Amino acid sequence: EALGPQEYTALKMEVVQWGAEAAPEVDAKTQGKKVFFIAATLRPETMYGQTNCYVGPNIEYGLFTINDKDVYLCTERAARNMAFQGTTQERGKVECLAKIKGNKLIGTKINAPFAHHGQVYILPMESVLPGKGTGVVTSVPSDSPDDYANLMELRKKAEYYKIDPQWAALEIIPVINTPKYGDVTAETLVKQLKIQSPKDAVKLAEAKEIAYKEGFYNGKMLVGSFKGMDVQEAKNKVRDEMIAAGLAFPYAE
Ligand code: A2H
Repeated sequence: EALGPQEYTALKMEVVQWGAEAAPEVDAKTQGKKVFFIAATLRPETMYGQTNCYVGPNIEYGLFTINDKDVYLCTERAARNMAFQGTTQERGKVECLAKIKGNKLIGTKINAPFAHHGQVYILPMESVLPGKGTGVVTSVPSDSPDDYANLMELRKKAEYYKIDPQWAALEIIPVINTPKYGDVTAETLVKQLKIQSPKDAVKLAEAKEIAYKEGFYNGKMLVGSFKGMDVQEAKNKVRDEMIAAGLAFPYAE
């Protein structure tokens, strides 16, 4: 755990089509508005490789009015924090249009800013923590061992998790090369450490630590505006590009 405030990049992932269980609860209440899932990330430079986006199936989410046009979907805790960080039109004010449990959001199709796969689906991940970030985690299986292990689990047991296999079928995209682990660092590490499932918490923590350090200190960008550049240098440049394009904003806690 970090000691100071954690600086996230909050990614705006616009809803393209609500899943079958979400539509009856939220569609009418958000007519004429743009709704965005807000995903908090520490690795903005990896967003080219998004293949899906995770919510906690048992977490309660809210749809919060941000201004006249925009509605953000995240935990209430995160919406309150945002209201004091200049995100909302009126400081400190959040209006909740609807509440909805994570499992009902599964299968919703959203835009994935900067990603090779322009649109991705909402899928469940048990390890999403309600008290961290926004409770929405965009998935980059090439560079996040957690994301990779969970995606493999969903692919193996689609029926058990009640998902359409197509929602978890988007191809993994190489984003960063590391000298030790190649073009898909997380996938390589999960295989090397013989991680079998998202429940292998100890090994996953190890893989996460290695992937994070290796990517940050030795990684080079394989794609995007800063292709060929060291990750250390590209990270904030990609972040700035996303913010300038109106596709992300800073979020701290
Ligand atoms: B990261 P820290 Cl490619 N519950 O983004 C569980 N995990 C969460 C979360 C929550 N409520 N909110 C955010 N996260 C994830 C990308 C990424 C991330 C890559 C590699 C590593 C990585 C794509 N997923 O994180 O505990 C988000 O996933 C490894 C640390 O605040 C976010 O960045 O340090 C990161 O964990 C924040 O974790």
